[in-house]
Amino acid sequence: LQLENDLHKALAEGQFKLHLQPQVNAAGEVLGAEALIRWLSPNGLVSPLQFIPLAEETGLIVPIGCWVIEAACDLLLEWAQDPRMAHLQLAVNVSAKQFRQHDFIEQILGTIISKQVNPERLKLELTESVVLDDIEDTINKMNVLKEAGLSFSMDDFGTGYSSLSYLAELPLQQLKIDQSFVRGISSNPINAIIVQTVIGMANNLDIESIAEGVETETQFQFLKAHGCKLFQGYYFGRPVPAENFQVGTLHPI
Ligand code: G
Ligand code: G
Ligand code: MN
Ligand code: NA
Repeated sequence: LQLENDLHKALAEGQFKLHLQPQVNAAGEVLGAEALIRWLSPNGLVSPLQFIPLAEETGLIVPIGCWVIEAACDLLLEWAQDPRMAHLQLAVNVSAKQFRQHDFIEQILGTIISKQVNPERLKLELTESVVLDDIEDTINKMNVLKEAGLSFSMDDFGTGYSSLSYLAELPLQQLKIDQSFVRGISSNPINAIIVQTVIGMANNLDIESIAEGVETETQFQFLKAHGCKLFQGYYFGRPVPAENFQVGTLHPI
């Protein structure tokens, strides 16, 4: 309960912050970032792993999610003024409770329109559990937002109860290979085969493949050799405060 009160206070007092982790292409060029929320509490930096689950349980994830969308749009507005940043895409994580709100679409489009953000710069990351929670509603909402110019990434792909059949039905632009598979590339032959197969499937479906949790040169080379298009992980950069986010080419080859 203390934590719940603290989270209310954090929202009211502006203690949340976005950190950004770069997403690069095979040449190491930064093409975008994933926004990851951080809580600068009076006792220090708190990881989302420590408060997102409670926020989900209590429903606080809804106003927190609204804050994330607004903060992401504010960043995109800043970037639009800077020729070095104007082309970047920003991905935000959306939780199930947030996505299922009856006014989710109005909230996002309202923010985008009132701030005059280019919707093509904003990507929404959904997990398999969000999608499968109500597949009809998911497809309807995704279609409306896609029409408006937003794009979607399937986060943590392969870790949930995924059914390959829905991949064909969802208006997805990107598939994010979960870091657990990436981690096992060198040590576990089955993981390597899964990663190869998922990249191939995404490419054949014309869905952009992105690997997360890329930590080593070996992982990067393997993924690149098998046709993965984008890369995210400590090898290229850790999540950093938005004001420290760097563009350009990371680990050039
Ligand atoms: O670095 P990392 O600790 O940021 O994130 C931990 C977990 O918290 C990840 O599963 C990530 O998806 C989730 N997360 C980070 N930021 C957000 C956010 O803005 N909204 C939601 N719903 N989850 C987030
Ligand atoms: O669940 P989601 O994929 O949205 O969250 C991404 C999480 O992965 C965040 O907690 C982020 O800090 C973390 N992360 C990003 N890159 C790496 C990496 O290379 N290694 C590890 N161990 N974690 C990473
Ligand atoms: Mn994510
Ligand atoms: Na993920």
